[in-house]
Parts: sequence; C-alpha cells; structure tokens
Amino acid sequence: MANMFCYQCEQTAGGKSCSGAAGVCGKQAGTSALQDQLTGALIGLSLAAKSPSEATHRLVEEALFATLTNVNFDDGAVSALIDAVHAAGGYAEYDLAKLWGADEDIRSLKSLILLGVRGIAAYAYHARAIGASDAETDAFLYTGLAAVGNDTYGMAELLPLVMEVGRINLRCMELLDGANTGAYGAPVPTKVPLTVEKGPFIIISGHDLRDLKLLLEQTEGKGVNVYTHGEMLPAHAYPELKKYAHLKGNFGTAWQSQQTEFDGVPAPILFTSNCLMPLRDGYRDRVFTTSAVSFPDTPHIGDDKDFSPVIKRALELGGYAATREMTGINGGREVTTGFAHGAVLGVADTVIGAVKAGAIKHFFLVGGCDGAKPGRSYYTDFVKQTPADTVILTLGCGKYRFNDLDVGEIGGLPRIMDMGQCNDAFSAIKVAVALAEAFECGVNDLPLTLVLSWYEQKAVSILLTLLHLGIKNILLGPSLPAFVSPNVLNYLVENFGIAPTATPEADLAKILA
Ligand code: SF4
Ligand code: SF3
Repeated sequence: MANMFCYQCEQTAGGKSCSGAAGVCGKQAGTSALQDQLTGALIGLSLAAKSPSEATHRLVEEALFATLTNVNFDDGAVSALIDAVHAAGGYAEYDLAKLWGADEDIRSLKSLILLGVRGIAAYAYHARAIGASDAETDAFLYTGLAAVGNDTYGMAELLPLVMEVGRINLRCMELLDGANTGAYGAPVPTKVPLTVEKGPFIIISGHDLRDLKLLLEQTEGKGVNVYTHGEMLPAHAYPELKKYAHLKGNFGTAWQSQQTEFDGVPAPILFTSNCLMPLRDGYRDRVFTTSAVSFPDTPHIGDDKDFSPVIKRALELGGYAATREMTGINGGREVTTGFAHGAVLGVADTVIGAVKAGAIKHFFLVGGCDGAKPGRSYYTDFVKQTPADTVILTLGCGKYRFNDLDVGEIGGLPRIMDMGQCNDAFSAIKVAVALAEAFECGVNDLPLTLVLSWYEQKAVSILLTLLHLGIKNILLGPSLPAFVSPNVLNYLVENFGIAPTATPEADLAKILA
C-alpha cells in the first residue's frame, strides 16, 4: 500500500502532513487514497456537470461530508460513493496527486477552497435533511471543486474564490440556522445535567438534529432515555426537542475523550456526523452510525432512519444499575446551553445597558473545535483568567474545556454563554453585527475579540466567512493550518491581522491593554 498524503486537520503529523501508512486520526492509507479518488471523481463531475439534479446535489454533499476528518473510515462506503459519483457523470477522475504536487501557494489556495467546500457541504447536508436548500450554495460546490481541478488557475483566480467560500458558507449557515429554528423552535437557555440516570439509555453524538428528533420519537414510551454527546449538547435548548422528558442530559465531554469515556458504557452510541474515532474493544459492539458516518463492520442505519436496532441494543445492555454522577473536565455537574442569537438578542437591551454602564468591558468569542493536543488547555486557562467584567460567548465542541466552570454572572446573565454547535457560528455573527449596529460602529470597533480553536474542515469554512466579513485580529490556535503556505499566511496577517495564540497571560494583556 502506497503512503498517504493528508494535511487537512489540526492534528496532522508533525504539523506538516500525515504521510505514512495511517493518519494520526486513524485513517488508513487505503481509505485516504479512496477519499482522494472520490474527491477526484467529484471534481470530474463538477467539470462535466451542466445542470445537476437535486439528487446529485445531495450525493455531492454526502460524498464531500464523507471526506471530513473523523467521519468515514469505511472503504466499502467510500467505494460505493465513488460508484455513485461515476454514475452521476463524474467518471473522468481528476488526479489529486496533481494538487498535492502543485506549487505550494497554488496548493495552499486550492486546499483552502477544497476544505472550505467540504465544510459547506456538511452544513448543506444537515439543512437538506430538514428540507432546506439554496441554489447558490448548491452551485458553488461545483464551482469550488472545478477550480481545484483547473490546472491553469493562478493566484489571481484562486484568491477571490477563497473569499467566495466564506460568503457562500455564510449563506449556508444562515440557511441551516433558519431550518433548525423553523423545525425545532428558537433555542432557549437551558441547564443540562451531566448525571446519567439508572436504566437503559442511548448516547447520540454528532451534529444532526433531525436524527435526534427521530430517535426521540422512536424511543418515546419505550423506557429508554437519551443522552447527547459532544456537539449534540445544544439540542437540549430547542423547544421541539427539549419537550421530550426522556431527553435527559449530556454524556461525557468532547470527541477526543470518547475512547476512554465510552469504555464499558452499558449503552449503545449513535454517531450522526463527526467526530468518530477508531473503535476500541471496550465499546466496539455497541456503536451505530448513520448518514455520512461509517466504520468497517459497524451497523449503519440507512436513509429509512429505523433506529430499532439501536433501541433493542439499549434494552439488552440495560444501562447503569444506579444513578451515575458524572462531571465536566473541571468538575462541574451541569452545563448551560441555548444562548443562540434569538436568546442573546432577546436580552440585547440588558447587554447594551451593561456595556454602557461599564459592567461589561469586553466580549470574547472563545469557540471552535476541541482536540487532543495538550496545548488546548490554553482555552481553559484563558477563560479562567478573563476578568469578571467580561463575557465569554462560545460555540463548537471546544467549549468542553470550560463550559462546566462557574465563572459567575453579569446583570443576571451567565458570563459564559453557549451559542450552540460549530454549525451555529451564524448566531455569533448575528450577535456581533447587532452589537455593532447598536453602538453605531463596525464589528472591528467593538470590544470583542475572537479566540478560535480549530480542528477540522468546518472550522476552515467558518474562518473564511469571518474573513469575508472583514473581521480582523482573530487569534487562532492551537497551531496554524499546515495547508497555509508562508506566502498565504503573510497575506492573511497583512490583510486581516490573524495571529497564532501565544499564552493566555500574554494574549489577555494585549487584548485588554
Ligand atoms: Fe492526518 Fe488529519 Fe488527515 Fe487524519 S484527517 S489523516 S489526522 S491530516
Ligand atoms: Fe467538534 Fe469534531 Fe469541530 Fe463541531 S465535533 S466542532 S471538532
């Protein structure tokens, strides 16, 4: 088996690329080659497609989603997607070796486009699952992929497209926000216990709210409780989901701890999207996947969304014999979520009043992905060291570093406000724009600093959205992307003031100076 090349996520080997027999995430070289082939087929389809059908849009989204970090480890599933893309017209495969071997600046810009398009596709996939789509977003997936396959494109053509990824992703996140709130109601601030009650239960992970809704319907009255995991936590705040009494609480912390947190758990685990890690023996026989997620020899729930095998397994395993007290990483026993744009803007007068009265001096958006690197303790330390007259907005799974901390309140509002999943970054943008309007200034003039943590490709598309909006001086950690070449990094630093995180002490001193 030839060696692989993949550098799409933050934990890439040596900060450069995974290039051996397997990646740091556990992706095998053979799977990586198939994912490259799938991407090549999608590029071929994009160069050929004239007017793709609705079914082709869905296929393209699912195929792109399957190449995100920690989504699909199953060669059979990736091969089936390749066949489907061939059948849809993508038989002339683009050879991704040309991309990986290109001039480093071209490779860097094309990687930003490709990885950003992967991120957009994930959002579009979730939105389409609840019946929402956008023609401009659909069309751009092909435009972006075709650009990656265009060997004549230079900086002049690629740089505007990189920014266009950000604009389209904003549209797509707005679409998903409208679809989620339309289907499940506007989130309301909600306290979520970390305790697991005795008796049969199911853990549901990933980002897909529709899968959760269907699972709640199918488990109702069956004596099986449901616990969210990872990025599913914010689901507790949606009225149409929280109304189910058997949606009990949240299990565990962020994705990178699943191999220890799931060890021996007496319940099945359903993965609806990233982040899935290679399975361990302590829980291998109780994992189920659905949608774009797949793992070899692991039961996969298809489009009929019949979760009865998962429910059956929950009843067989039986759950804990007695209530099990669990905590977050800082020892907290509950977390709060539901501060989406509707909830925050609902108390906008209080927030604006507190700023004008000097009770709130600064806002931080400390958000993004979590991950395994020890350097990610930066985010816990940063939040712990923020002064009492500052507010921390957060989103994504990076919040598990600090969401169980009790850092107090300002004017009756908690100092840490969880706006939702990474998929809800639109909420943060909406709040920032509304604050700027209220204070009659630009977003960059607000007392607001973005301290972002990235891991996978949705974070790439969100970062490009922030740049498209002209947001400056973002702090990015725990390390800079390997796919950003020195010249592209210089461009980002000169035009947007992006900087790597340093230490919480140094960064806070600089921000609050
Ligand atoms: Fe490596 Fe990340 Fe690619 Fe996995 S997704 S192979 S860890 S760069
Ligand atoms: Fe997390 Fe994977 Fe990115 Fe959705 S679940 S933020 S890392």
